[in-house]
Amino acid sequence: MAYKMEQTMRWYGPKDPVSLADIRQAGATGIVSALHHIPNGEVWTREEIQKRKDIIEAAGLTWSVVESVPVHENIKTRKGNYLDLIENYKQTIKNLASESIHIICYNFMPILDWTRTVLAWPLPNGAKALRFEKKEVVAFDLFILKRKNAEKEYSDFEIKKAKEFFENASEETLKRVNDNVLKGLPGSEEGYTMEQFQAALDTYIGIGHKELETHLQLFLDEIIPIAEKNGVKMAIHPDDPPFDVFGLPRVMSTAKDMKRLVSDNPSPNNGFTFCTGSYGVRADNDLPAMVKEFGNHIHFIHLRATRRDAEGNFYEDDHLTGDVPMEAVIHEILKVQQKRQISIPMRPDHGHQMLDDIAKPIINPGYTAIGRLKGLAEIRGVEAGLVWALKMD
Ligand code: DNO
Repeated sequence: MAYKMEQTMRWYGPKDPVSLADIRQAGATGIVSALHHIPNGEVWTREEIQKRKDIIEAAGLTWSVVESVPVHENIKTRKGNYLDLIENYKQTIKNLASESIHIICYNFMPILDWTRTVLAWPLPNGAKALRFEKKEVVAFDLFILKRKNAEKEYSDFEIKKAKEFFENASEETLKRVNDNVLKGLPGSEEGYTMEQFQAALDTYIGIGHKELETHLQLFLDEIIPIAEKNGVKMAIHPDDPPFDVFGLPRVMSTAKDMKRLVSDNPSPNNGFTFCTGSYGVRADNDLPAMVKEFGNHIHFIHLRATRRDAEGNFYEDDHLTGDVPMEAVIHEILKVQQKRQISIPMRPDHGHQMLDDIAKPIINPGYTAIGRLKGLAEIRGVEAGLVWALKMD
């Protein structure tokens, strides 16, 4: 029997409008979840972990991956109580392992987690997609945030487009951009007012790429030995989008960044969440080649396909279209799995809001039931077809 990907879906916990039963019907066997109610930086106790695990198992599913145990800002900046926070992080790793959860996704993006400006961008077929609109981000930066020297980071063309947008935008449009950037999208553990965001930006004065890379390395120096001892695989999620935003350094965007991570802290427990949608926003990221090169360190997979344009915008296309060569990526993943003789957990990332989900009063943007079900079905079809055609079984 060929090793195929373990099919999982993200579940935000008991308040998620998508139920565990829905996820099971979609064909997933694994759950990706986090204890979002525990404040960032605090220890996840065994009791709290067990409570969540019991709910998942009662639905006939397995809690396969934690996404995410968030890394507190003070750890990224190495300020304040960061040493205590690292100790808390270690304890959470140990507690998760004691409850048999062995894969942890996290990210090292300063202040903001994933960023989009439009959450319901209408597609020609009536479904809705997530979108990153460059001119809206530039306008926010230059005319709302008014960040010092920000104009030096943009081309004349980008500034012109942003100005046009800003001058013609309604108050409602500007509020949408502001909220989507600052309030945090599903799974981002923090939201900010404008004042809080300004203050958070100031904590990064003097922290550029080199410094943030070092802070990541020093964090891993501490936690990877604990992960090794407890049989836990740490899986860093790439930057989304994979470039600097609002002058904040981002250090997990390219194959070069991946190479640095594994050479700075060499350990099989130090690895990646391979997110095709995030890495795929950059034309210089060769996704199948990255799976081939870092296959031994890929512990978790997010599959989705972004489509970019020449102006720096992108939106989330159907899972098998967009700029991500999905069939080639899955082919490489299959080869890695046969070599390592394991099934790597994979979740179909972000789906369109479509069919009955369009009328639902509450949805988590990107995390609707039907769009992800469609993505999962397409992905598993590609995988099954490849296994058959390549006689892997
Ligand atoms: C967005 C997600 C991210 C991801 C974190 C991982 O949909 O992929 O929020 O969970 O960056 O730490």
